[in-house]
Amino acid sequence: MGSQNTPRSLVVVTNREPYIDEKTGQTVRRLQTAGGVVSALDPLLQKIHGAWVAWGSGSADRQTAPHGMMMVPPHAPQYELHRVFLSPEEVNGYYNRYANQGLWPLSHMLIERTQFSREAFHIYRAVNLKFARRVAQIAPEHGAVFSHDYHLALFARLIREMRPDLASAHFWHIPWPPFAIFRLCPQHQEIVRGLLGADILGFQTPQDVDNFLTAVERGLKYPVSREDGVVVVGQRQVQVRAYPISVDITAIEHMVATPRIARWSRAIRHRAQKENVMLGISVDRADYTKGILQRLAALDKFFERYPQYRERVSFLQVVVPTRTEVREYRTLYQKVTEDSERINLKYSRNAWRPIIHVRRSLDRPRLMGLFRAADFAMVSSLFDGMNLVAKEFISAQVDNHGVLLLSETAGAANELEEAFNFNPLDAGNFAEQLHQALTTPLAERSRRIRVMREQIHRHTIYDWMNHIVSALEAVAKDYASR
Ligand code: ADQ
Repeated sequence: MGSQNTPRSLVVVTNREPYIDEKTGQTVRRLQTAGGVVSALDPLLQKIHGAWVAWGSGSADRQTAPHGMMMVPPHAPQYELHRVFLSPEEVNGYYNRYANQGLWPLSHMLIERTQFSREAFHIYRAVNLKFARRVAQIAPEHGAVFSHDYHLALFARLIREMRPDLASAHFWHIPWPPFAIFRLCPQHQEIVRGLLGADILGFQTPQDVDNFLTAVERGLKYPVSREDGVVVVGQRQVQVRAYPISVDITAIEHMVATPRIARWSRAIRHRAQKENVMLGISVDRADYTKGILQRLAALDKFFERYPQYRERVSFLQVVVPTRTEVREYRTLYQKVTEDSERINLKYSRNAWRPIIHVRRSLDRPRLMGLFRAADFAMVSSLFDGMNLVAKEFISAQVDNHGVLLLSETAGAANELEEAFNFNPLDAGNFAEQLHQALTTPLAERSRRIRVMREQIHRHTIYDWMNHIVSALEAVAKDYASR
């Protein structure tokens, strides 16, 4: 931030809003939604007084912004938050069905979980149009728009039709699958055409870029230049690039160094040391892409194959239920609970339990404190665009003592090469890698953590944002000078 490329105006468009108002009884609470994208873009918008357009999904959102607009942040208003209100039918068709039961599983290559319907697509399109109309009304002339993710795949094209003066970037947070899989989406051409409405299209990894370019070539037969990452759409050129997302490592380091969190972290370590137990951790939304059941199967195998770890390793599994309107998500959460109980019944001895299951969202400082204290973390995604938990764990490991076990199919594995990798579907390999990680001498563990910490310092969430926003600003300037 603060470079000569800081934009003069910017409209950010996301499904999830940065500030949400929730009602409990008569009380309304305004919460800032946690997450890397919000924590990077919110300060930028505050500085340049931009605007954010998102679905107003909080139970008190209509009450606090009856006309759909309010100034945020609450105590020192700096920019406009525009809430798009959706009916229950719209939420169901756009969010639950087309996005979460269609594009989400397909992009993660889980074909059997994927369901598409024309009816849901029509609603999805209508909601994308609603977002575009709102942006068209509020964006200043020759401004820039930064839209996000699989909820808004048609947005960039729709806004271009309405406001060709606007420069736009779209970032796809999840994997882009190979064409053989993506073509199973009945609207695959419309989705790709929708995204190509942007001037800049960002993905997490070079593999995702490659897969997307193949979908353009094979699905639409548009000319593609792979060397420059450019797609030619009529008179326009679309830049398609990998911009791997990251975390605010400095903020995490400060967080875990505050006296309160440092104390909490030390207390956890002391307790584990007193009980002579190594502490492992995982933190996920209860989503089938995160490989939670596969990780439990691997832990079962680990305690079976290496009985010396019984009473010596405890695994803290933090899982927060998510998307509970979708049946498969509810069933998954139930199965996670059952499997954890089964493993605990099988191995528990005296006061020791192998799995400590925590079912809630932890506040961020404490979560980072846990990461600091833990001896190891396990990220077991089957597929994952990036996986920020992996980067957060490394960032919080300021004492450089822990190890990261990271699925080789998570986007983060491209960058975090010093992690212990495993195949999430191979419980035996997973268990072996855990054993290997835990027997690695401290000096080697520290070396690996340090290398990864340096890597994250070199590429933070602000670098991610600055790369995209400066590229966008260059396009906006070009549009304005025509
Ligand atoms: P997600 O699928 O949500 O994100 P991830 O990248 O791991 O996955 O981000 C989850 C965030 O929520 C992390 O910051 C984590 O700390 C937090 N979180 C999860 N469970 C929590 C809990 N129980 N308590 C507190 N905090 C919790 C999507 C893509 C990813 C991509 C991101 C960003 O699926 O691949 O990395 O967007 O682009």
